[in-house]
Amino acid sequence: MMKNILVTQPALPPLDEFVELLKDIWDSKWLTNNGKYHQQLEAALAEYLGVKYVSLFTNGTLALISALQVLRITGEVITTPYTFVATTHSLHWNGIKPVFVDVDPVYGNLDPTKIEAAITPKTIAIVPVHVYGNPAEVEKIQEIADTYGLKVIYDAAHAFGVNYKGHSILNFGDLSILSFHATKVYNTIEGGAIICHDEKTKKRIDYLKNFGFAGETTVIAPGINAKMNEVQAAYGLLQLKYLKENIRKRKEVADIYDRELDNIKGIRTLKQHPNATHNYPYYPIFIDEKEYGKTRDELYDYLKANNIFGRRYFYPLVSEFPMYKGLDSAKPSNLPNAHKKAEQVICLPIYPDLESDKLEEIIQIIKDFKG
Ligand code: T4K
Repeated sequence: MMKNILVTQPALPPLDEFVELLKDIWDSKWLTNNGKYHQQLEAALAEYLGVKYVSLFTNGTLALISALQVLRITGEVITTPYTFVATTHSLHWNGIKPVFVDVDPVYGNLDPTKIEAAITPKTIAIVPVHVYGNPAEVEKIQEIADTYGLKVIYDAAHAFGVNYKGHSILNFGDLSILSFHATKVYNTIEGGAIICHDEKTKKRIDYLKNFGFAGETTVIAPGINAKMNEVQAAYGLLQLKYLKENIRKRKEVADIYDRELDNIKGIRTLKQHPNATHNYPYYPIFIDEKEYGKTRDELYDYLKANNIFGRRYFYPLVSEFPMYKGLDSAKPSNLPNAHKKAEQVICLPIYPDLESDKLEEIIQIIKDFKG
């Protein structure tokens, strides 16, 4: 019996390298509030990602909550139900009403052809997600935003380092947010960022994440405390050194899954967007129970019985949770593609150090279990 294989396992930098940086932090006695490592990591990430400005945060959720404050978003926001709860909760925490729009059947991203019908006089912004790292339809979304005078904030929690048509996907929209949680392709244990495109906005973001302070005695807005500390920023600098190699290893895992699973009847793998680079954050498969001969949950439970702990990201749909279910836009008839995906999905284990014998075992179990 093999030991538990979880959906992910964080990649960690070499401990001795981290200890060296910790010694430096100990000596400096500077632990947080825009310290040296915080500044270095913002600059290093801006360069790596090919974006103008990065503001580090304690996590992706606070980055998103703050991004909505940066642009003073109120009223209604159009968004996707096929995401992690944090996307929608961030709207809720700002007193904003989420308006759910269905996703496209291929990638699971917000369907731009359905956005206009959801716009009302109260609509202020669109918050799409680049789900599983596949880019949302950025050009079409921008066209709609321009026509109706809406802001666009991308939840790019899954899209670290993704390029679209040769440029960072993070350069689209007014703002993008990233998550550097332990389960992400690039992690700072907990962490996140807002990406913006001009210096004035960067300043405003940095004020807001530090209680609104714009000087020792000047507070320009009711800000929050969402600053990344020096220990995590130093760890983040080390993580960057190993990132390319980690993504390469993730690709190897994904390629083997693709090769072995694509031809099993009733199992659909996620197509990768042809105009984008990929970072392999998740490996979702979608089970058609008629063709596979077993339901998604039967396969999910069978994998678990064999110590393989996939996850059903994103089931249940956010629109099904009690705090959102009563909304008109949450009706299942409004969100057929999202419901189908939520009912069919299992994210299989993928991480840089997933051993090949374990990978083979996962694949064999999926093949053998087919009805
Ligand atoms: N927007 C989107 C689209 C997101 O996906 C997320 C986060 C956010 C916004 C918010 O960003 P953050 O505020 O989190 O920065 C996990 C993550 O906690 C969450 O960050 C992530 N999305 C979401 C998709 O997955 P859970 O509840 O599934 O986590 P948990 O604790 O069950 O862990 C998942 C698996 O990873 C388990 O099998 C255990 C393993 N694991 C986990 C941790 C924390 C490890 O092996 N080591 C670890 O340190 O939410």
